[in-house]
Amino acid sequence: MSELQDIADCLMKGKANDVKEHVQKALDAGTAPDKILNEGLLAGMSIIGERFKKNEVYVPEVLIAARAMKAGMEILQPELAASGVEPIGTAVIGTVKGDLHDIGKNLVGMMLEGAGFKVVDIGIDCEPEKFVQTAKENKAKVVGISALLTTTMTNMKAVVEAMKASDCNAKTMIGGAPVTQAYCDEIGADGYAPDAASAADLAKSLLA
Ligand code: B1M
Repeated sequence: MSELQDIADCLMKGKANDVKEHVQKALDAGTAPDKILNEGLLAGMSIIGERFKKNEVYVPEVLIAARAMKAGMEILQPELAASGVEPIGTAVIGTVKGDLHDIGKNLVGMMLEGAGFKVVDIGIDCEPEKFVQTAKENKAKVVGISALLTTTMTNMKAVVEAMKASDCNAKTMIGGAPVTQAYCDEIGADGYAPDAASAADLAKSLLA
């Protein structure tokens, strides 16, 4: 079995130390860092995302896979930077004003990283201006807005409106348990995703 396949397999099993070891071995064997990223780490994370969508794996498996991905990235990141490989774009994510839930938002962040984005997480209870300001500062291509309460999801509209009123042209995407495609259409966000894996797919499609 190839080293790249080993990386993907160990990542899917959440074996962080083994992922690190195989990434190092692949580098030592002269494999290009972007090949290790795309055909090892991201390939494994993408399979986890698909399985998560189909309810074949659950939140804990995704979290340990994401931790293994981070471990592999620690070894790979300096090599990627040295070889000039850039993230596919920057995504800003946060939970809306008044809302303290962040478990789903964190998962979305991990899947976005797994899809090749640089993620700037602005946390919970975020004012619309914080989304806009951070998106501008980081030249973000996507702004992800999360809400878990029926009482706070209405604050998503203010974020979408603030983004539209600004000179920042990042796309907006929304999600969270009470959120629907109909609500997305109503407030004029660029996209809605029902789960973290779909959010990564959506963010990539919004770049096109
Ligand atoms: Co809260 N809570 N909570 N809570 N809480 C819910 C959401 C609730 C449904 C529980 C219930 O009553 N059955 C209910 C909301 C009811 C409603 O509005 N309809 C509720 C309530 C009422 C409250 C409080 C008001 C309770 C109180 O104080 N009286 C309070 C509000 C605090 C506040 O925010 N201002 C409150 C507080 C809390 C805790 C702090 C204790 C804790 C949060 C801890 C934390 O997040 N660090 C908490 C928790 C844990 C929950 C439940 C149990 C679990 C939420 C969760 O993390 N799910 C929840 C009940 C439930 O959902 N079963 C509940 C796991 C997570 C992976 O799923 O977040 O849905 P989820 O994310 C998914 C998708 O939604 C999607 O992808 C994720 C992964 O697939 N997604 C996105 C999420 N964001 C996305 C963004 C995207 C795309 C997809 O694009 C940007």
